Amino acid sequence: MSFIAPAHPSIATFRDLIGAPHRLAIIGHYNPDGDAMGSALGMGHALRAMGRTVDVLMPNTPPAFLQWMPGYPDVVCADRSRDRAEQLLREADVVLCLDFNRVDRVGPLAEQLSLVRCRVLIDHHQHPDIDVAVGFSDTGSSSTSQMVFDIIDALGQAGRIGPDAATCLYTGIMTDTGSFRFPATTPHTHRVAARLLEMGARPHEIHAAVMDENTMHRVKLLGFMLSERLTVHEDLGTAVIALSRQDLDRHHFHPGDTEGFVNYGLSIRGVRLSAFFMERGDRIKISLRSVGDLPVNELLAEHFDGGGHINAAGGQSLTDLRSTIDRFMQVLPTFLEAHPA
Ligand SMILES: [Mn+2]
Repeated sequence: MSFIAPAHPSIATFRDLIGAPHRLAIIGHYNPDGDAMGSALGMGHALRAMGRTVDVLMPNTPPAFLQWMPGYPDVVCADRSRDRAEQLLREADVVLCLDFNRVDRVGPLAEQLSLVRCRVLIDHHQHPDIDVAVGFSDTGSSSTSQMVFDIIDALGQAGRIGPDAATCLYTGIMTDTGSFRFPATTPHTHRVAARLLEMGARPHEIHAAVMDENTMHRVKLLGFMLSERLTVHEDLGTAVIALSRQDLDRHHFHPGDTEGFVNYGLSIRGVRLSAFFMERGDRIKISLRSVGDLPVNELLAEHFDGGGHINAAGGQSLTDLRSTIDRFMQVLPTFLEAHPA
């Protein structure tokens, strides 16, 4: 059981912070996902319903499948409005940091965020490493969006969550739980989801907006990946997927197109680790997914400048695709032996 009760020591401090006439800003992480967007926008809607003025900003633009979310048109994305984003951080008295726990996760805004007087952390990732005035860190929570609901509820303000906030928070929970199937999905997660439905979230519309708005190019890239770029190492229980720059160009790649691709590896019988490699800019982006007690965040932290959750983590490499995969295959057996199934 994991939730933030009204007696949580940070609730009173947080209530005082948002009760005072401070300028508030909310920021999510670089390459915002459904939970970063959902928690930031959901908190934004709720705070506005409490009579507060608040700006929501992101280090860069979210993928198209999240741009339908209520409140998105007002989000300040630093890749398009860098000066405005920095100005909002400079002028804010309190900045809520949602769905990340290290200043460098906001990329180009890291320096400005480090200068902010008062930061509030609301996050569910492991190993927080950020100076904050108020911190809510709950690695047992399915999502930051679920934590935002819990915090608003603990403040006695759940009545302020209208259809827009409910829609955003539901989106964050749904995407971070893989549609309510990852292990962090608890009875409490479903209770929160049920209350969000009562508050106006419409699951069928949210699922359709997130899942059923693919471009034809993305679906064809998925087909190509599955038939041509997926290798299963049965002896290691590992699936490896690799997409080169040429592969992506050929399929008119847009950011967000490969979201969720890594999970297809895990759907294969006998696979307990799925690895996804993609050539992006001057580096190789790495996503790992696992089942059971296989801490892929540790593997990435040790070898590939990364981290995340036990079963879902990201990293990178500055060499080419071939050598990155070679290196991964080199360190893999030792890692698997240290964590037998
Ligand atoms: Mn999250």
